[in-house]
Order: sequence, then C-alpha cells, then structure tokens
Amino acid sequence: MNIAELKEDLISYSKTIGIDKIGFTTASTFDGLRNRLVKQQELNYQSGFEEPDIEKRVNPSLLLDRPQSIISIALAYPTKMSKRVTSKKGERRGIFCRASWGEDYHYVLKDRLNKLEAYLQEKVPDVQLKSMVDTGELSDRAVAERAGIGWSGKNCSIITPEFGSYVYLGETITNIPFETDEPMEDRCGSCNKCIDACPTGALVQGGQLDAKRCIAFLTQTKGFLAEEFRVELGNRIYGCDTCQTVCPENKGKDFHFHKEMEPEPEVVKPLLKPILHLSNREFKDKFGSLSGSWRGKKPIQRNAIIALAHFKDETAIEDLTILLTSDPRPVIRGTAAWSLGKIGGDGAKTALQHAIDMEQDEEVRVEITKGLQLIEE
Ligand code: B12
Ligand code: SF4
Ligand code: SF4
Repeated sequence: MNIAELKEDLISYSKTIGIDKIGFTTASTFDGLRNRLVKQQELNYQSGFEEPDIEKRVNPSLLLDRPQSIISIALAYPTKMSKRVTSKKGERRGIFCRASWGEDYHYVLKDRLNKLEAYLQEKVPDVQLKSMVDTGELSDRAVAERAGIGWSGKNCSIITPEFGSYVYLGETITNIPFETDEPMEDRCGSCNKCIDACPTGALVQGGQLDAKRCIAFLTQTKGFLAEEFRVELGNRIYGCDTCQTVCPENKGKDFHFHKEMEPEPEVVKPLLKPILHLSNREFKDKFGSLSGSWRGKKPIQRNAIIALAHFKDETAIEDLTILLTSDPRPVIRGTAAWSLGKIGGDGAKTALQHAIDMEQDEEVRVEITKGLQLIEE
C-alpha cells in the first residue's frame, strides 16, 4: 500500500462527499491539553459536558489499539438565513445560535465520517478506525489545531482562513501511518475583540473560558438561572454567537455548502409566546431535529420566559400568569415570576400577589418576592 497515494486519494474523495477541509495528525498523546484540562478542572471552569476521564481525552491509544494517525474534518455552516422571518408588529422572537441551525450537525458529520470509513475499509480491508463528533472522548478542537485545520483563537474556537470559525469538527483515529500536516500560525495577534465583547466575562483571557459563565453553557442548564446572567441572556434561547460575530476573521463568511444545514427561520428564530405552552410532542415536532433540542423542552422554555422579560413584553403577562399559577415545574413558575416582575405593571403585580399566597415551593416563593420587589423599584 502506498500511504502517500492513499492520503491524496482520500483528500480528493473527501471533497466529493461534502467535507470542506481535512487534515492529518499523529496519534500521539496531547500532553499540552492534559495540563490544560487539569488546570481548567482545578479552577472549576469546565462545563460538565466534557468526557470526565482526562486520560481518555488525551491518549488516543486508550480509544483504538495501536493508533497511527488522526484524520480531522471540518464542515462550514451558514451564518445568514436565506429566507427571512415575517413578524407582525409587537411579536417577539428568540434565537438559536448558528451551530443549531438546520439538521443536528452530529448526524451530518457522522454521515461524512461513515463515508470516509467505508472508503478506507475498501482500500485497506483490515484497517482499524474510530470516529467521533462532539460527544466522543477527544477534544475535537485540539485534534483540528494539531492537524492544521485552523488556529485556536482567543475566543477558543478553531478559526480556518477559508471559513472563519463557523465550522463543525470531527475526527477518525486510524492505524494507518499517514503523513501529518503542520499546525497553522496563530492570526489573532493583538486583537482582543472577542474578550471585550463577551457579555458575561466568560473569556477570562485569550483561549481560556470559564464555561460556567458562558451563555452558550448557561442556556443549556436546567435549573434556575443565576440572576446575574438573566439580563445578559437577551433573546438567546440556545447558545451564543457573540465572540464569533465580532471576530474580524469571520467578516463576510457565510457558506451554504450543505443543504441539511439550511435553517428554517420560523424554527431557529421562533416566536417566544407559543414556546411557553408546547406539549412534549409539539416540542419534538418543531425543534427535535435541531442540535439545540438535546437538553429537552425545559431550558428552552425557561430561556423564552427570560427573553420575554428582556423585551418587557406586556402582551405576555397573561401567558406568564398561567405558567406561574399552574405549571408543575418550579423552575418555570419561578422564572415566570421574575419575568413578570421585570415586565411590571398592575396586571403583573396582581398575579404575583395572588401567587405568593398559594405557592408552597420555597425557591419559587423567593422568585415571587423578587418579582414584587422589581415592580416596586
Ligand atoms: C464542552 C463543550 C462546550 C462548553 C465549553 C466550551 C469550551 N470553550 O471549552 C460550552 C457549552 C460552553 C460550549 C460552547 C460552545 N461550543 Co462547544 N463543545 C464542547 C466540547 C464537547 C468539549 C470542549 C472541551 O473539551 N473544552 C475544554 C477546553 C479546555 O479544551 P478545548 O477547547 O477542547 O481545546 C482547546 C484548549 O484546550 C486550548 N488549549 C490547550 N492548551 C492550552 C494552553 C493555553 C495557554 C491556552 C491559551 C489554550 C490551550 O487549545 C485547544 C484547541 O483549541 C466540544 C466537542 C469536543 N468533544 O471536543 C464542543 C465544541 C468545542 N463546541 C463547538 C461549538 C460550535 C460551540 C459554540 C460556538 C456553540 C454556540 N454558538 O453556542 C460555543 C462556543 C463557546 C466558546 N467560546 O468556546 C465546536 C467548536 C467548533 C470550532 N470551530 O471551534 C465543538 C468542537 C463541537 C464540534 N464538534 O464541532 N461548548
Ligand atoms: S459564547 Fe458568548 S458568553 Fe460564551 S464566551 Fe462567547 S461571547 Fe462569551
Ligand atoms: S476576535 Fe480577534 S482575538 Fe478574538 S478570535 Fe477573532 S481575531 Fe482572535
């Protein structure tokens, strides 16, 4: 087998199946990453969504027997919607981040990696392979950085010169000793725009995130959202794009290579009030195909309630009052109470005064009291 030829063939093949960039790196351990992950854990800066076993994250030989290389792939996703939403006056909408536009990217990238695997299996019948996207053990970014896909930006994202940071990443560990590619030079330079723009100060310094302060993480939590973050959420109901939209390297980047990734505006920029009353089935039908639905209905509804407060939408007082008095979930009742307090007015005040007499849950009572205080302020 001529491995150099196989690499060239694989690169050519990857272009025919909708892989926008491909790079190759060794399967040696990620020693720098190990220290980084330990440090992040000590500082309590991890989100909790990462694979907890650090050794598995940094040592490919724990994932595949005698690995020789890792193939990293990137797929560019759109940043602008081809179709627009048409809202009536006063209708308020939330927004899903771009990484949740179109069909769940895990399936799209797995499809491409399955095709790569099938190609290699045909050429090298006894090949050993292990592929992953996001939910695997490896750090997709660390692999991509070492394989020369892009550099690791101060906003933590892998930035490609061609597509900016709006790329999804995935990889395949192989036992074929492909020749490796060189990492790319860092192009952030003295720019600090992402750090300055981050609404919650989650970017502690270039390339270091306190995930517990990151809105992308906070939108995915299921409990009460700490009050200091509620205002910063704005109308984001899933994820956050701010540190990417301000990045000069992303200027003008908007690629529509994959039809599965085209967003449906009514879905990714949905009206807020109808979200409040969705049944599980309705939620699944409307949002189930998005990557942003993986945490279920509750966080999306909680964030929609917070977004209505952001807009001070008085037309939502009735809907919020229904949630406050009859939703079985304390997080939803309590967040509705806070939102009513933010919106204010006589209707909101009366609803909160009634609710405080009925409410049994201590945390919700705290939120109702907070809501009443907000109205008095
Ligand atoms: C947990 C997780 C999150 C968490 C934490 C994010 C974070 N920055 O760590 C939360 C929920 C906040 C999150 C948010 C987002 N995520 Co996310 N997430 C992940 C996940 C599952 C693990 C990331 C991880 O391990 N982080 C720990 C940090 C320490 O390591 P790392 O970022 O992976 O690796 C870098 C650092 O270690 C750094 N590093 C190593 N040593 C050192 C030393 C020094 C001194 C410095 C400065 C840096 C440094 O270099 C590595 C390479 O860049 C990955 C998928 C995966 N399996 O890798 C997706 C992934 C990183 N997420 C992704 C995306 C798209 C996002 C969002 C943009 C979504 C959104 N719009 O809301 C945001 C971006 C937020 C941000 N600024 O990072 C993409 C990134 C694509 C890209 N182009 O970079 C990934 C790769 C998923 C995928 N397969 O496409 N995510
Ligand atoms: S995703 Fe939003 S909150 Fe998180 S680091 Fe970027 S700008 Fe800050
Ligand atoms: S905004 Fe500036 S510092 Fe931040 S990632 Fe982009 S180029 Fe780098």
